[in-house]
Amino acid sequence: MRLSRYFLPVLKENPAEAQIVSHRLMLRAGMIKQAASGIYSWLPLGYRVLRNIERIVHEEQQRAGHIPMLMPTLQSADLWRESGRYDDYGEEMLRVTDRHGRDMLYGPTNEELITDIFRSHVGSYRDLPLTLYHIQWKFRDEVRPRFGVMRGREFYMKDGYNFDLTEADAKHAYNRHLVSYLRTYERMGLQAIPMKAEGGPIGGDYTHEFLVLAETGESGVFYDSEITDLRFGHREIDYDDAPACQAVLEEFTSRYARTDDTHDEAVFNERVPEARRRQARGIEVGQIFYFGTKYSEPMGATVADKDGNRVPVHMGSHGIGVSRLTGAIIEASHDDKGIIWPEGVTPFHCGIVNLKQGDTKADAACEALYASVAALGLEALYDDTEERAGAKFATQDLIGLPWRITVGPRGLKNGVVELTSRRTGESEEMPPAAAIERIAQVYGKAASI
Ligand code: P5A
Repeated sequence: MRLSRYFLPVLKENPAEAQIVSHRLMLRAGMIKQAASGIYSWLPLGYRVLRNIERIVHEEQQRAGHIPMLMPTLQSADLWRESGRYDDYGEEMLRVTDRHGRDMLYGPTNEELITDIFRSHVGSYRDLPLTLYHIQWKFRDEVRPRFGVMRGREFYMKDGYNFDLTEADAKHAYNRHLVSYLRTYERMGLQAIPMKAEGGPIGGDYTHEFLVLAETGESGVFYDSEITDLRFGHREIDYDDAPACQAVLEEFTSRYARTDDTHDEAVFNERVPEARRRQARGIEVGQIFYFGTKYSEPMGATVADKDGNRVPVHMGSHGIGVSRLTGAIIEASHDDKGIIWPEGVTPFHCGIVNLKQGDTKADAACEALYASVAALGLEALYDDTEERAGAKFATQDLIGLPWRITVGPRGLKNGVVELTSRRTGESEEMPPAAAIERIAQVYGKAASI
């Protein structure tokens, strides 16, 4: 993308309404614009990051064997009356009436809708296990929407639902989700720690929240510092192997880690040596639940078991805050100049800065680099504007592309450009082909020059 043809409305000033760094940087980098309280438009740069996060979520869900689909945002109130949640959900539910006087709602979650789909089409234990998921906008009329996309009213969520014959099978589905979530967050450059949590309006008391430690997080957390040494890493796992998934759950949840909802000071003090006790704040980027037959029983979602008896299925649901993750990643990865995108989600793979737009040699070198990046199957944001160098660098730092190639007439005389890492700030001079080779290496592509 050429910056001169892009839509990147960066702000010079700090917006007064933003209280936390991710909100401030998302506004300043031209990623989002508030449309109404807690409701945002995703401008082109923000939309790219949102799509990248979504892509990683899809890939990891499907790797775990979960099946993508799409349900609507508006739902009929009748289904929620069947489960009993129409009244229970309270003020957070946005209720709408259509022209025929029918009660509708903007879905805050989809347990009822998916259970209705399931009961209409599945009748035998032979069709199980089954996990369906979608990524769709949700609406919760939060009392205090704040911190930009972190606590929105309209937000983008991946929600998955497992259907199993037995509790043991459903617990395996739970464990499988835990493993796939660990992989998902790590691919986004995040460490998200599973912590014992509460079921709230979704239900069940078998649930973990995934928290990214950050001072600006809304949840208080208590944990054993050893837990921060754990990484899932690149290990291969067979998602059908129940003991293997169970072992990962145990590895990641055996140490004390709880949110303030479930924290127990006595247990904390007893189980964790004082030197390892930590109290901090965290951002909840996901939550997994096992709630058994909470929805299947009242809604009649049953299957015939091996003996032909109809039994309600065991279910769980599993959510990832896709739009919230954009903010969470920034909270975890920025400096005083701006955002520092992890390579997995960056909106462009690298920036190209032309220090002297209009200089024939500099222009030609930039064009060649731009084409080489594209030939790798990667995308560069080429700053081909007439701005002065300082302003170009400030924009690059603000929007946080992990790599920048700087091209100027002086370097070109010696046959070199400059490659700069946004994370370390280190710059190195090298021939253009070497810069391309490095970019290819970073993103796991083979350079053909
Ligand atoms: C699990 C999927 C559920 O709704 N039902 C379907 C279950 N869980 S949850 O914990 O309530 O939400 C899942 C994740 O969505 C994000 N989230 C939000 N993001 C932005 N703004 C909000 N107001 C908001 N509310 C929830 C969180 O990341 C949460 O973990």
